[in-house]
Amino acid sequence: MEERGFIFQDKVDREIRIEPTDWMPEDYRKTLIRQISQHAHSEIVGMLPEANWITRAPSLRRKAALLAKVQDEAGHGLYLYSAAETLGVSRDELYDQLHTGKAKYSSIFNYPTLTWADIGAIGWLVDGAAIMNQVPLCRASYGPYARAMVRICKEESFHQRQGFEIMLTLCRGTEAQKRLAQDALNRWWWPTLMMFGPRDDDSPHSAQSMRWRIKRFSNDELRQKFVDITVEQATYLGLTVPDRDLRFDTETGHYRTGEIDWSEFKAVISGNGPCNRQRLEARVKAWEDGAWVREAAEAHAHKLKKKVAI
Ligand code: FAQ
Repeated sequence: MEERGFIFQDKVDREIRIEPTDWMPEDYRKTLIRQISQHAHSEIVGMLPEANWITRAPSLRRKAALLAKVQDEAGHGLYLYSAAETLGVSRDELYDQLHTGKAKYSSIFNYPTLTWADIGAIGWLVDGAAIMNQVPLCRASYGPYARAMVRICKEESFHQRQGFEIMLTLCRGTEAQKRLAQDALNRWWWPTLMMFGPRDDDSPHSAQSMRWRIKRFSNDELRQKFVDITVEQATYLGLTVPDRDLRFDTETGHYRTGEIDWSEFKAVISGNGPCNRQRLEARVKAWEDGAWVREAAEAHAHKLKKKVAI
C-alpha cells in the first residue's frame, strides 16, 4: 500500500498523468469527485442567470451569441460529469446531490441578473475569473479532468470576449448605458472575487490539492492575478472599481484590494444567498419535467435491445 502511494506521488511529481485505471489514493479520488462535480454543477446552474436574458437580448446578434454561450455551458457541464464518472460515481448520484442541496456549486450563480449589462459583466468578470482559475487546471494531474478543461478554456475565452464587448458597447454609448455598466460592475465585482474561494489561510483543501497537482496556484494567487488584469480593463472601459481601498502597490507591482466580506461568502455557500432557493427550484423542476423524456429514451433503448436479441 505504502509503495503504491509512493509510486503514485512520484508519477504526480514527474508530471505523468493519472488515468482512471491507475491506482490512486482514496482521498485523491474523493477530492477529484468533489471538485469536478462542483465544477459541473456550476456550469449547469450557471446557465440560469444568463438564460433569464435570452428572450430580452437587445438584438438578434446578441441573442444568437448568448444562446450559443449558454449551450456551451451545458456542454461543459456534460464533459465534467463524464470526467467525474470515470472516478466511479454515477451521474444519478451527482444529480441527486445537487437536487437535494448536498452539493456545492459556485457562489457566483446565486446572484440575480437585473439588467442587460449584467450579461456583459458575467462574461467579462465571471468568465474572466473562470479562465484564470481553469487554465492551470488544463495541467491537473488527473487526465480526464485536464483534457476536459482544454476545450472548456477555449470556449470560456470566447465567452469572456463577448462579455467585454457588451461592456465596451455600453461604455461607449449614452450616459444611461454607461450607468448600467457601472451598476453591473458595482454588483458583480465583490462576488466575482469570492469565486476564487476562501483566503489561503482559511482554505482546508488547498495544501493537499497542490501536493497532488490538482491545483497549481492557491486561491489568493489566482485572485491577485485576476485583480491585476481586471482593474486595468475597468480603467480602459472608463469604469470605477467599487473599492475605496483599492490601490496600486509600487513595491510589489500589484493592486491591493480592500477586505472581502467573507460573511457574505459563507452565507451564500451555505444556501442563504439572494437566489439559492430559486436556482435549486429551477434545477429540480427541469429534472422533474424531463422525466418523460428519460422514460421514453429508456423504453426506446429497451425495444432496440430486444430487436437485436431476436
Ligand atoms: N463557491 O478549501 P477550498 C464558471 C468551497 S465555473 C462555492 O479553497 P478547493 C463557468 C469549496 O468547495 C465556476 N463554494 O476548496 C461559467 C470547499 O467546500 P467543501 C466554478 C466554494 O476545492 C461562467 C470550501 O469552500 N469553477 O464560472 C467556493 O480547494 C459563466 C473550502 O474551499 C470551478 O468549480 C465558491 N466560490 O478550492 C458558467 C473550478 N470557493 O467541498 C456560466 C474548479 C470555495 O469542502 C457562466 N474548482 N468553495 O464543502 C476549483 O478550482 C476549486 O474547487 C475552488 C475551491 C478554487 C473553487
